[in-house]
Amino acid sequence: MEPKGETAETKQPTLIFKVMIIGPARVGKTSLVTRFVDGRFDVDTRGTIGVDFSLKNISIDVEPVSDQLIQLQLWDFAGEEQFKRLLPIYLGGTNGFIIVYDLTRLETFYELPEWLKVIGNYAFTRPLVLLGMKKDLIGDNSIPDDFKADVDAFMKKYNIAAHFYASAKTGENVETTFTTITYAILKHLHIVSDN
Ligand SMILES: Nc1nc2c(ncn2[C@@H]2O[C@H](COP(=O)(O)OP(=O)(O)OP(=O)(O)O)[C@@H](O)[C@H]2O)c(=O)[nH]1
Ligand SMILES: [Mg+2]
Repeated sequence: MEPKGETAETKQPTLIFKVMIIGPARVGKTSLVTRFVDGRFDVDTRGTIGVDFSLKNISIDVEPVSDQLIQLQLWDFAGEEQFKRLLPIYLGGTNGFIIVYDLTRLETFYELPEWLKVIGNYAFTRPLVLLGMKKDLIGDNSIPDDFKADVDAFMKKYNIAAHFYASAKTGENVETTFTTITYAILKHLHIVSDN
């Protein structure tokens, strides 16, 4: 299931998936999307106002879709509290979610249930991928065991498909995150088989 970006320009996408990126303010949602779509990292970013929208075509090397182009419609939602109540308006048609917290501020992880509450029933009926961002800023062993236990419990409770530590600065696990949510959506829609 490697992404094959090079062939993307010539073919037309045959599958279109809407993926919402949500989580508290300043955790790195926009930076994640900018790294994935534009291959760039900005040290200074402005907080997203409402929602930003971008497109990226990928391929997933799994049958029967390996020769198909998949268009990801990425909806990067603002983390500022004032926008949270607008989120339900944008949920229609969402196929999957990337839920983001900040590894340098683990308290942002504990805000995620509030976000899942806002997406309501979607949280239990769409694939979710959990992402700890800013991996480049933390040491390899700096995540406490009790935090890892809390993440495990959270993943079970919300049936999270995968959890990664990622960095928009180095690009670590950025493509993997989008490949994984796409693959989870393909399985959820029974386009690819579960095993
Ligand atoms: N070192 C490092 N900095 C990051 C990373 N991701 C984001 N940042 C920085 O964190 C700050 C906030 O990033 P944004 O991508 O704007 O965060 P956001 O989640 O989109 O914030 P809102 O739009 O307000 O919800 C910026 O200064 C980024 O440069 C990362 O992986 N590593
Ligand atoms: Mg943003």
